Amino acid sequence: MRSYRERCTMASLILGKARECGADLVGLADVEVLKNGPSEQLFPRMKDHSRDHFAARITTGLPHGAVFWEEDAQTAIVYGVAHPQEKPEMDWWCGGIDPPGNKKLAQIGKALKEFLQETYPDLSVYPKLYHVEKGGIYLKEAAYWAGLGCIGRNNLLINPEFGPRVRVRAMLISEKLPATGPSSFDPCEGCEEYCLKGCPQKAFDQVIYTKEETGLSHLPAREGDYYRKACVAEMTKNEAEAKIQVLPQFSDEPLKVTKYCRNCEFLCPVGRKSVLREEANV
Ligand code: B12
Repeated sequence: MRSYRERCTMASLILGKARECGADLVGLADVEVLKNGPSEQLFPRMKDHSRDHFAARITTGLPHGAVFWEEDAQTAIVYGVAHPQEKPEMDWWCGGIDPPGNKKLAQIGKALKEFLQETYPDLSVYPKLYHVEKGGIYLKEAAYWAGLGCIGRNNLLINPEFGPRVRVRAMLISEKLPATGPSSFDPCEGCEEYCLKGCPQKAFDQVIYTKEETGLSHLPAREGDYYRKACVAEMTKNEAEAKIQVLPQFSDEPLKVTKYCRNCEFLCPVGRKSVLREEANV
């Protein structure tokens, strides 16, 4: 059993190591607090749009949307990488090649896991996959509880430094470390909601879920008006419109480059200098 002092030292070592490995943001959340969160609770109540080609085949053996938690998992290490508008290629899918942002997250995860296993041989370490259906967790909620920002009106994690232009991953460990969140940061109060107005599919134009009907106090995009099916329609369109390009930083071969819509990220004024609407049409 580690003392409170030892666990605090361990926490600061882990946070420092994640940054050293390249994370732009990192925090710790209590696994007990993450269990059965609003995203997981909403799934059985989702309407015509809970399954689409973005929802991978279930390999956990659990119902769709349910999270698999390892029995001894106690703390989630949540880490992220900034994906600024000036570096859109970080989010591009080139053929079957993982976007550079995903690669960076994978490298951080690998290095952090190795560090943890070498430094604390008694510790169980569980890197979580991206898809909940394959054993992942709901990352925005984990990031919120780790103090990395709030879930904004655009239904995304908004980080005070980088806005929503971040990608996150998590790793669970079998030690209870002091959580680093949540924080009271909330930039959406009083904002003009540029993010919603710029959605090419008007995915935020109708209320899909209410607090009364779902019994949830946290709804998608806060007001229950994020329509996943409309968002999927845009992303499917992006796939269909993907052009064959030669991008030497990816490959010397001509490959199909998919650039998914990011208007709800790019239009958010948090963490960027200006709010020029036309800039979002990248
Ligand atoms: C499946 C998925 C998709 C699907 C469905 C999205 C959806 N929301 O249903 C599709 C393909 C459509 C999609 C689209 C996008 N996605 Co996506 N997606 C995911 C994935 C794998 C799971 C999300 C999910 O199913 N949520 C379940 C549904 C039911 O919940 P929800 O809609 O999020 O609503 C809940 C929350 O909002 C929560 N909530 C609201 N307010 C509050 C407040 C508090 C305090 C709490 C605790 C909770 C809470 O309650 C709601 C439930 O009632 C995550 C990765 C992961 N493992 O978490 C990435 C993820 C959410 N996606 C991401 C991104 C970037 C995108 C896109 C911008 C596309 C792109 N270019 O990558 C769009 C943005 C859509 C949007 N505005 O929400 C990022 C978000 C980063 C960020 N800053 O938040 C994630 C985290 C992946 C990553 N690599 O980091 N995505």
